[in-house]
Amino acid sequence: MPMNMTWRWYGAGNDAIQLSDIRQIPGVEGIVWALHDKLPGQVWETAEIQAVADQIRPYGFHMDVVESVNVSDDIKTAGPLRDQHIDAYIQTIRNLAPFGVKVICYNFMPVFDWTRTDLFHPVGDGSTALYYEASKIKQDPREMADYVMSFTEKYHMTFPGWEPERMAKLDELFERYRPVGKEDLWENFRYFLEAIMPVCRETGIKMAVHMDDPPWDIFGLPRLLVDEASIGRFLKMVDDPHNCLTLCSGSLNADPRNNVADIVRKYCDRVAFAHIRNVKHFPNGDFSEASHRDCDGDTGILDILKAYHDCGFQGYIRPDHGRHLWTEGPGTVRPGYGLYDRALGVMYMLGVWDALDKFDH
Ligand code: DNO
Repeated sequence: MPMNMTWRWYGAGNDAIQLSDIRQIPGVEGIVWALHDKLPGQVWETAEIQAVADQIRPYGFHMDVVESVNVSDDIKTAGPLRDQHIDAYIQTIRNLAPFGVKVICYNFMPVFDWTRTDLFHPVGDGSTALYYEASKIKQDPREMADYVMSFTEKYHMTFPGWEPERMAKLDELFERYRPVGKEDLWENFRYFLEAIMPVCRETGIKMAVHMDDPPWDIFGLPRLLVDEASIGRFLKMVDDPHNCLTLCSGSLNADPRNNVADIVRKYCDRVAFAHIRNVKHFPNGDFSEASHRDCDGDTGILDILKAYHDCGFQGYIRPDHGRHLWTEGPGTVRPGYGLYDRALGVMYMLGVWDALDKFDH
């Protein structure tokens, strides 16, 4: 059985891309979906899940992968609502299982999910891409948060992990994380995973943590899943086949010291979900996201795909962020999640995979 190609879709009325468009991209088997109006800590109700299933299934797609069921700040900081939110998470897992969900992608990053300073940075060929300007991240997080949130205001577009309700209380959030050092965060992570592993075993659902993006501490906030050693620590900490990875090539390789193909070879049996994204580095520590083609970035996309192929990877995979091409720009596209470059990414990955299947024995 080959890998299972998927596509992240934000839902009817929340994504300019239609399921009928996605259907025309060769090789896409499943939709990676979520209930995007849910706040961390809330239960995903069966009727709400059913409504999405009713949209996705008529197109013949599976809905095996959910990205994301977000983990609340109370769980991450061991706050007063931690156990209540864990109970809600467990109930959500139970509610997802009857729909055939196999993998939940989530993250354990403090305050911010992915962090970029420019969402539409010129690549040089007329397209734009997400960009990280290292010098901007040293200062006050408010500037960066306001910049990202301005897109929410202008275009009525919310980003997962950047809930306006949470961002409105940014100072308070930073206060809550202040006493939480790196080791405390590891401990809170372990507590969460140990609490939910029994329901994962019962339902067969794999929890697949996303790598921290970028993979280093930002604004004084600790980040955990940053390299091969920390991934090893994580897998050992809760050594259960349901405790898995969303191995995001672009997040990890934002630090050029991370050799993602080596990491794939080492932990392949625990990769439930592969995100393929290419990153181009600049000498001053800035980086830009790039097309999926190997030579357009520094991530080693060919080596990574070869590593998955050698390991007999049968998990779920998706093109991650793409550039914004042609008519795509602010207001018409979700940053990183346009139609065209991700579709090209699907074809590039399948092209490499088909060639490996055929010629690499
Ligand atoms: C970036 C995504 C991440 C991912 C979350 C999972 O575009 O890969 O934001 O969805 O970290 O919780």
